[in-house]
Amino acid sequence: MGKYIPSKSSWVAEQVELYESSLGVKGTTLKDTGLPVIIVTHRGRKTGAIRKIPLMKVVDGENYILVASMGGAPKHPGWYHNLKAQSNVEIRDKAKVYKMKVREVMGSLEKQRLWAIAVAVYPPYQEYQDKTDRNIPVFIAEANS
Ligand code: F42
Repeated sequence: MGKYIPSKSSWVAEQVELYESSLGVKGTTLKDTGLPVIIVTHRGRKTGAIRKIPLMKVVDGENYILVASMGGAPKHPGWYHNLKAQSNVEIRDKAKVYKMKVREVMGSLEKQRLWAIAVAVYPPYQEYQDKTDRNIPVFIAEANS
């Protein structure tokens, strides 16, 4: 097991800390929007360290949809590269923790369907896509059985 290295971004690291230390009771929404957030625990592809990131909670049945939007930034977030390199993750959704496997959604029909679900839950994703040249990646996380 590698050690946990918190995000360099303090508001992100603080949300993870509050969410995890309260076992999913506190810090479970995006700022004051009331929209639910999950924590994705994964491994850094270069450091091998444990990384934890909050993401919007978007579901498709029992699966989670992870959108690597990073506010429409020109580059993919670090976690995108980590998940491409190592697909086993742990997802905390409030008090529940699931072991899951992620894959980037490449098929255009599947991606369109999942993107529509994500934008319905969190409309700013579309603004982020409109302002970046990147094609914002989408992962699906499925039970790791
Ligand atoms: N980001 C999203 O992309 N989508 C969301 O839906 C979303 C929702 C959200 C809700 C609440 C909240 O608090 C944050 C939210 N974020 C969302 C932001 C998200 O949690 C991430 O902070 C953001 O996407 C940036 O991801 P990042 O992995 O680039 O993290 C930055 C801040 C960071 O800590 N970068 C590290 C650094 O040192 O620069 C890199 C960490 C890392 O993973 N390093 C790897 C390693 O080996 O350890 C190597 C990575 C590489 O590039 O190869």
